[in-house]
Amino acid sequence: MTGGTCAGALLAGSGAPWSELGEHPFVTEASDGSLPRAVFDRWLVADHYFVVGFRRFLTGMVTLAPDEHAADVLAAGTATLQGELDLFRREAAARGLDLGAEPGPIALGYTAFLRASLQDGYPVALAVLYGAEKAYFDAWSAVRATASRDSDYWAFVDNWSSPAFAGWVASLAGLLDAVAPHGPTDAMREAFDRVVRFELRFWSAVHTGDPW
Ligand code: MP5
Repeated sequence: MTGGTCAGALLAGSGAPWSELGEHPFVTEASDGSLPRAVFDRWLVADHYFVVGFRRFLTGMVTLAPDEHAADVLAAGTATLQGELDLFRREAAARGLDLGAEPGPIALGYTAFLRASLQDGYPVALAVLYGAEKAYFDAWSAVRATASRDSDYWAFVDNWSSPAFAGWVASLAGLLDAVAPHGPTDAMREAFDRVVRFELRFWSAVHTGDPW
C-alpha cells in the first residue's frame, strides 16, 4: 500500500456501516426539518456529555503525540473545543435543559471507550479520533446540504460541516498516513470499526431514547 491511504483504507474497510451514518433517521430528519425538538434536545444533552469526555481524550492524545507536528495539530484541536462547549452550554440554558442529567449507556460507553483507547497507544487512539471526527463531518455535511440556515440547529450544523472542520479532519488523515504509511494495523481497523458502530448506536439512542 502506498502512502496517503491509511484513512481511506479505514473508511473503505468499514463497509456498509459507514454509509449508514448519513442515512440514519436522525440525520435525514435534521436535514428535512422534521426532527422533533425533543429528540434534538436529547441529542444536545448526550453530545455535551460526549464532548466533555472527548476533550479529555484529545488532551491525552497530545501527550502521546510522536512528534511536535502531531502535537501541534492535536493541541490546536483541543483549543477549538472551548467554543463548542460554550455553544452547547448556551443552547442548553436557552432551552432549559439539564446538562447534568445522567448519561445513557451508549453515551457513557462510547465516551469511556474513547478514553480507554489511549491505553492502546497513539496509532489506535488516532484511528478512534479520526473515526469520531469524520463521522460527524460526513453526517453534518449531509445535513448542511439541505437544512435551512434559519433552523434552530444551524450553529451545530455549521460547527461540524465548516471548511475549518474539514481542514481539521484532513489534518487527522495526514497524521494517520504519517504514522501508518503502509496502511492500518488490525488493531487500528478494529478500533475504527467500533467507533462506526458506536456512532450509529449513539444516533439511535438519542433518536428513540436510551433510558436505563
Ligand atoms: C463527535 C461528537 C465529534 N460531538 N459526538 C459524537 C457522538 N461523535 C463525534 O466530536 P467533536 O469533539 O464535537 O468534534
